[in-house]
Amino acid sequence: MNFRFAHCGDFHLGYDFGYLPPRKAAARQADLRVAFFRTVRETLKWGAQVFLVSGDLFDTPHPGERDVEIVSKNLAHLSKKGVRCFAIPGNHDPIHPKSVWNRPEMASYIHLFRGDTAAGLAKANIGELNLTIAGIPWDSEDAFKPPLQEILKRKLDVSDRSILLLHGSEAALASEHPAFKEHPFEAEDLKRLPFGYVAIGHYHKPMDVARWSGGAACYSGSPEGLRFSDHNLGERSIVLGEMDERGSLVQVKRKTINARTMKTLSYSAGDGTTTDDWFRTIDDMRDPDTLLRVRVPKQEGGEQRRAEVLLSSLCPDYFYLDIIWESPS
Ligand SMILES: [Mn+2]
Repeated sequence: MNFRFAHCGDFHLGYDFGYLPPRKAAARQADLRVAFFRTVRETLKWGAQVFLVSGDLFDTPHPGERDVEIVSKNLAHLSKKGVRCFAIPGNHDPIHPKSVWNRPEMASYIHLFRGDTAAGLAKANIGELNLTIAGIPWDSEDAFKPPLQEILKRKLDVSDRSILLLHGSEAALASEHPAFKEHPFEAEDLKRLPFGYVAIGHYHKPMDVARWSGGAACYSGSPEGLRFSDHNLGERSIVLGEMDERGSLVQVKRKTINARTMKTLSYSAGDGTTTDDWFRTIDDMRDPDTLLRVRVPKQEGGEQRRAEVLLSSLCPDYFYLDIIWESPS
C-alpha cells in the first residue's frame, strides 16, 4: 500500500505584522491561524497518514494562547483521525525548558525531534507503515553549523520508506539572500542520503531544492506571506506527497493555502512611466485580498500632490496598499 503525507512549515503563528495598522495586523494574525486550520483540512482530504512540520510553526517559543489553542486542537483532531504528527523546532521556535513544545496539550499530539548531541539527528520508526521519519532540529547554539555534516559521514539505519525534516538554508540561496546563511546545506548532498523525501523549512518561497529518481527535497514555503520581501510574495502552499512500498516518491504536488496575497510593484524615474500609468496598473490589480507595496519616484511640486491624491484613492480597494515615494538618490 502506498502511503501519503502532508508537509508544511514556517507558519510563524504569532508574527506581529507590525508594519500594518493594528486592526489589519490582527486580521493577518487570524489569517495565519486560518492557514493552519486549512492545512489540517487539506491533510485529511489528501488522506495523509503523516503530517510534517519543518520548523517555525510559531514565530516565538512563547506564542499566545489563541495560537497554542488552534494548533493543539487541530493536532488533536488529526490524531483522532489516525494521522501522526511530527515536527522539528525552527530558529523562531527553538527548544528550551519553558518553550511551547513542552506544554502537555502540544506534547500529547505531536512528536517533536529534539535531536541527539552526537549526530544532531533523531528518528522515529513507524512499523506498520514501514516508515522512518528523521529530523534535524535547529541548533541555536551553533546556527552556522552545516546540518548534514555529521549524518553524511554515518551509515543511517532507516526503513524502506524514509523522510527527513530539516530547517536550514540551501547554499545557493545565501548568495541571493544574505539573510539565508544559517545552517547551510548543499542540494547535492540531499541526494546522497537514504531519504525518499526531504521536508525543508526556513526559506519562505515554495521551492523544489532537488529532484532525483524516486525522490525530492522541497521547501514548503510559508502558508501566508509575512512581509514585502521576495520570498514572501505571491501564492503560498503546502506539499502533498505519496510514496510507494519501496519508498519511491510517486507523487508530489502543491496545494494553495493563502487567504491573502502579497505583491510589489516598482517604478523608477526615467523608466518613461507617468502617474497615470501607475494608476492604471494599480487600478487593474485591485483586489480586497491583496497587500500591495508600490515604489514610485517622488514628483516635482504640484504633480506630487496630484499623484498622491490619485494613487491613495485606490487604498480602499486593497486589503493594504502601501505607496513609497522614493527621492532620487
Ligand atoms: Mn526559519
